[in-house]
Amino acid sequence: MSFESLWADQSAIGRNPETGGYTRGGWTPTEREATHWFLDQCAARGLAVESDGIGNLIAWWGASDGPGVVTGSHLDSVIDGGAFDGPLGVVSALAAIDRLRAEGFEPSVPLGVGAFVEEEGSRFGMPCLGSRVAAGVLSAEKALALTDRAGVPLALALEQAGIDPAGVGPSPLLQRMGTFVELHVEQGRGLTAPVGVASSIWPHGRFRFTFGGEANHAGTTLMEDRHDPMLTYAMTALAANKQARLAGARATFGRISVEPNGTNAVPSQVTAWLDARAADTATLELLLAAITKQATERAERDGTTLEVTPESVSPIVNFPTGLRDRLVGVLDGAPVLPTGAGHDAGVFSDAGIPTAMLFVRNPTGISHSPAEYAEQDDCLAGVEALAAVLKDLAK
Ligand code: HGY
Ligand code: MN
Ligand code: MN
Repeated sequence: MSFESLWADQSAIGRNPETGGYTRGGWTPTEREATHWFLDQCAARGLAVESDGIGNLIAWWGASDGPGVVTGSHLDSVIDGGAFDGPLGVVSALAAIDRLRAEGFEPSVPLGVGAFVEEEGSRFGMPCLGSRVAAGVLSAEKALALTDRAGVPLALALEQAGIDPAGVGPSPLLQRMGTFVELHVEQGRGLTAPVGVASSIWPHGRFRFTFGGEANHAGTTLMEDRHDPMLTYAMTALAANKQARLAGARATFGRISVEPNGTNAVPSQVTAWLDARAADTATLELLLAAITKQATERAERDGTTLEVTPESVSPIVNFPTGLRDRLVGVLDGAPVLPTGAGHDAGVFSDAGIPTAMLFVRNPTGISHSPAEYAEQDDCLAGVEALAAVLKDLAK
């Protein structure tokens, strides 16, 4: 099948016709529909699918059970996200295999296409949940303690997806990942050529800020008598924005929950999640410290309380330069650039698997948005580049 028809075949799954955005939370019906689409495509190609205890999949071309070259990405999405973040890597991998087969290529080692679950962490709050558990950097116990926003525990979500939670843990799939190459839509404005190669992933983390205050009447409580956590949060959001600008870093409060969330009551509590990222670990740590200091000082002024809880921290990933440069060579020269976006490739690289990433140009750089977009010609260039890289690695 051509890339175009593969892409069209899956592009309605989980799409909201009003916004044009995609919502495919881990193990939810839309993400399962995308996963079943992937499994059908693997079956149509005679690929032997292996899965692990949390639902990660690798579909193999090539009989032996030894280590091989794996490509692929994720099928889940952020809430109301774009079409390309994740699926582009999976669809391009299938199209690349079709292309290699059409030219009569026979891999000398197994070639696998992976689909890793809950990479965005948009349902259970832990980014790269599937790959972290698979790599053993997140224990089964910690993973199974996670619940989604409706209070559904991970074990129940797995059972509803037909997966036995007893199998959650380090994955045998990784024993067969000799090399991993992930193709992904670029999510910034740094790539001006159709295809680029990743140098590194910025360190980043998610921190839960819990502001405690005093519920009170919106109409009868004097302003000076209030202990309003919304005010402390608001000042913290402004401080985060300023500190990130000063540090050339990134700080985002994209998610907030207010208790009791009434229109005519001063809140008793505000919980806000900070996504913080920087080019290096020291800058990230200084950024978080500066934000936390200002939030604490403001809380003292407001008579509110503050608790900061790290929910996930991802260290910097520097992809192995030898493999990176080998891809640049195969592509006869391609731009090399860092990314501020996290990826399963980062988890696998940290786990010691030789890993590389290919980026496909995103003309606007917009991502985690229905407006995320990549030109078809650039997507086709991505498939061609991935096929060339896989051929070089598996010849
Ligand atoms: O949030 C990220 O960096 C990635 O899109 N999971
Ligand atoms: Mn993403
Ligand atoms: Mn992604």
